[in-house]
Amino acid sequence: MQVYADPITVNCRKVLAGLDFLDAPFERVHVDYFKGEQKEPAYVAINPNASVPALRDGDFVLWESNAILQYAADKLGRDAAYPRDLRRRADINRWLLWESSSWFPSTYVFLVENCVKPLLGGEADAAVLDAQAVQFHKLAGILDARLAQSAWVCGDAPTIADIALAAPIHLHGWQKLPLADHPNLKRWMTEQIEQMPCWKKTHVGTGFTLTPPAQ
Ligand SMILES: N[C@@H](CCC(=O)N[C@@H](CS)C(=O)NCC(=O)O)C(=O)O
Repeated sequence: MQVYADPITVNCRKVLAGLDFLDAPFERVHVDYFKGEQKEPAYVAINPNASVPALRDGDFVLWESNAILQYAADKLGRDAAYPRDLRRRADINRWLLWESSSWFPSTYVFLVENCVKPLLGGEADAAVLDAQAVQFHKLAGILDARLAQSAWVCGDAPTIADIALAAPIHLHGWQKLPLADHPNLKRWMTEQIEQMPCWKKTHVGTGFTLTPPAQ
């Protein structure tokens, strides 16, 4: 499998960490996000959305980060990470859809305002952040309540849902996400997700740096 990705982006980190979590063999093809390589015709022929990531497996091309994790887990038979039991799978699929439709769009506003704009010489728009905070707290409260019931999102072991839900908040300090109001979410992110080998291997830091801090 080949993965077209820039490791600094949310959905690429999701797939790169997720494939490592699944112990999936793959080759990464670099698509430079800030150079706009995702908009070049050769790449748009692979992913017509002009966004990263995308996966190629022989003559099969797949885009949508969560679909890539589902495909890789099924192809490799990683049933613990993506259980086949009807209800457990429906539960995971629910969180994958929620991540893509609600969680990522809300948390992405914090990434754009607090990380990308200042990096490019602009300023965060406080009104935009204040307006989005209402939606963020509603969504974070839903995830926090789930994480009050179990160590991981879908039970007592990590699944691809955990990786998918963590990616949009991977720069939570720099994003200035108010996680302190959501203690179970904070515990899961800082004491569990960030301790996973797949997370450490795909480190992204403030300024979109890829070099992990010295241990
Ligand atoms: N739903 C898509 C979203 C992909 C996406 O929005 N990728 C961002 C980077 S995280 C991107 O490449 N955006 C295009 C751009 O900003 O030019 C997925 O999960 O793969």
